Amino acid sequence: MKKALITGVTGQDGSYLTELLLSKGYEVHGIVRRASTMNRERIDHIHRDDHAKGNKLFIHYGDLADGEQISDIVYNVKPDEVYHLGAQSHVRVSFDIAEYTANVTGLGTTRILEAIRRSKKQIKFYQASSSEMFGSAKPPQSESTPFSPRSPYANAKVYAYWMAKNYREGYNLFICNGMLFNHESPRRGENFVTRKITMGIASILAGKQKYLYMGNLEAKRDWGFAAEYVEAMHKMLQQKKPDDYVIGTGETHSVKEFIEKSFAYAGLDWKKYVKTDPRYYRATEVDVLLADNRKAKKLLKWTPKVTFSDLLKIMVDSDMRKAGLLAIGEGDEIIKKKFSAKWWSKD
Ligand code: NAP
Ligand code: G4F
Repeated sequence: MKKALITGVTGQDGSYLTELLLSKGYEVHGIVRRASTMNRERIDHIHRDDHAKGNKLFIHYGDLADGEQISDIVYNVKPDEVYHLGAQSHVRVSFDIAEYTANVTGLGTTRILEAIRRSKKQIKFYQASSSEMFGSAKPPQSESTPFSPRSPYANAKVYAYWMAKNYREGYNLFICNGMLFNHESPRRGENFVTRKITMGIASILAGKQKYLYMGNLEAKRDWGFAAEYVEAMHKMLQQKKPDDYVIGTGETHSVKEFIEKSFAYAGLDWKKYVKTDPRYYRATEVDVLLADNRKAKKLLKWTPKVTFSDLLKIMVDSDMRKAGLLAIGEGDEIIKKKFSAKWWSKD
């Protein structure tokens, strides 16, 4: 039985990856940071109790700012694979808490890489790199596009990317950088743009909110479905050689388009409800992200199935259901049709 350690197990990707690895027979260990509330909503349906019969998901308290504890967990768990997903992952917020972001998102990677190097074990490592690293680079962006970061978050990720590469070359470790473009789902954090829109729609329909206040509507992103992206992470660590891969759909759409189409799917005219508020603008914006995903298609045999319009339907349906409304249902049909062997639950 393979053993995996996941940092950021309570996040969007961590929760899907946990379900994927459990479905493949792994024993999974996850690092959770202590909070005054139980911050485990996304994994509650998988994990109730370490002692439960047949349980294969084990939780460890740790923080990416605390290298000693991270080392201790790596030493005691002795994983075959580490998926390093933990991060302060919000770009807009990184302008407010730049130093903290550098510490957790940047140095956090060094702390875990050091723990692996010192363990002297052959532990495969996945670094959650980001398309934000490309920043203002001309689209489409591929593995050979030079980075041009535009936020404290992106700078921290660029640092972590190079540390991962340096440890691969310097210590002959099996390390992969997955440069993932934006990926979303019903489990997406509530203050990222797609989820903010789909939750806003449900809230407007439920009569709880009149307007939706947004930032820059012109920015374009390459949006895919998170469940498919964690499959790519796993594939990277199963290759013969470690390498870096761009993961995205190869299509780009504006925030305005996401709003227009999501509101229309829910039967609403977005112009009546959407207003802008400069508080959501960034000091420096990333205008267009668009993945050149040819390498992943060819070498990982990874091709995304969920399209832009599928994604927004899946998310609107889920948020309508969560708001106690009847889902329109096309999103549910898309999941049924496209994923005959569905390995995740709950959404
Ligand atoms: P997410 O939902 O924000 O999850 C981040 C995870 O990191 C959460 O489990 C969070 O714990 C944990 N975390 C934050 N600070 C921590 C700390 N100091 N110590 C330990 N754990 C900490 O992010 P995601 O969307 O799943 O993304 C996963 C990773 O991929 C992140 O590194 C992100 O930067 C990167 N990425 C994401 C995308 C995307 O479009 N989603 C694209 C490219 C790269 P709490 O639950 O306690 O907050
Ligand atoms: O959803 P977002 O906050 O995601 P962003 O900044 O692209 O970052 C996400 O994707 C990265 C991969 O490229 C990850 F590395 C990162 O961890 C995160 O998951 O914003 C998307 C776009 C931006 O251009 C933003 O300016 O939407 C624009 N936007 C417009 N109004 C808004 C809003 N973003 C947010 N969060 N909230 C708004 O009201």
